[in-house]
Amino acid sequence: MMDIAVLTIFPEMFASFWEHGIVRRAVEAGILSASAVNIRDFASGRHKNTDDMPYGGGSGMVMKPEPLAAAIRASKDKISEAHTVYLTPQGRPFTQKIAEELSSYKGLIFVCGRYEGIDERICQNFIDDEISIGDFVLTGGELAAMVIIEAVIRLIPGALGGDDSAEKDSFADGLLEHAHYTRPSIFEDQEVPEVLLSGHHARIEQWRLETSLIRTFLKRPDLLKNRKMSKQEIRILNHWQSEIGNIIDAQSVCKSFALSGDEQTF
Ligand code: 4GX
Repeated sequence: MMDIAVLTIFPEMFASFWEHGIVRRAVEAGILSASAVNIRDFASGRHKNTDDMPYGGGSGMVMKPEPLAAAIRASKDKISEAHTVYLTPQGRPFTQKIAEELSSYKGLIFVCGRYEGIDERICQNFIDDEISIGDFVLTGGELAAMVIIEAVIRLIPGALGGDDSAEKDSFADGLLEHAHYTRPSIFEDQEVPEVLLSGHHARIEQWRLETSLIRTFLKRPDLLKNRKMSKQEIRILNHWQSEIGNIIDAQSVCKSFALSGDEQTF
């Protein structure tokens, strides 16, 4: 059973998130308990302010330390051995590997900042981990927390229902997914690759690995950089490399013909 608490000044943002899709399923299956905690409930004073002006001046506001400290302490008391994560562009870039790492904790506390961020003393004394979901600027950590929670929950055994492991393995093996097709077999003059209709399972598997590898090579070559390739994968890439080499050779033959003033026959 995993316990998740999200600390935010906009807990309503999570109402529909908890109630749909995989999160809901995980809660109903009894493998997850999740809640959004309103930081404002831990603020004092007539206005229950959660932010204040920055020391040293400048524009924007900073989240006050006291309400945050009280909210984090209350969650840590409820969730034993919780790992506390702050969402910030300055954090380590989120990856599937970090999702796997987080899925092994019994409890997770996500701290969502708004404005210019939270008081540095909270980062230093109350936060175990800083994570960024990418190099772009959001208005608050809430959406980043949802992204991470979804990626983590689907790794908890039993969260996907049915044939689970197959699904999550697609990224775990470091390649992009192969292409997918469903009926009809001809859609607006576009046919489904013949091999998929053949019923020949070995050839289909070979085709899937091939499209998966080539797509990764073309769209995300960075993913192949530190990857240990199987013999079969090396064979596929070598085959494509020589195929592409042939095409390039053919084109340079074309060009030299064109330059030499001979008739263009290609
Ligand atoms: N991946 N945001 C945090 C508040 C803030 C402002 C400045 C530290 C310094 C984000 C991201 C993200 C918006 C969450 C600003 N914190 N979080 N928030 N990208 O952009 O995770």
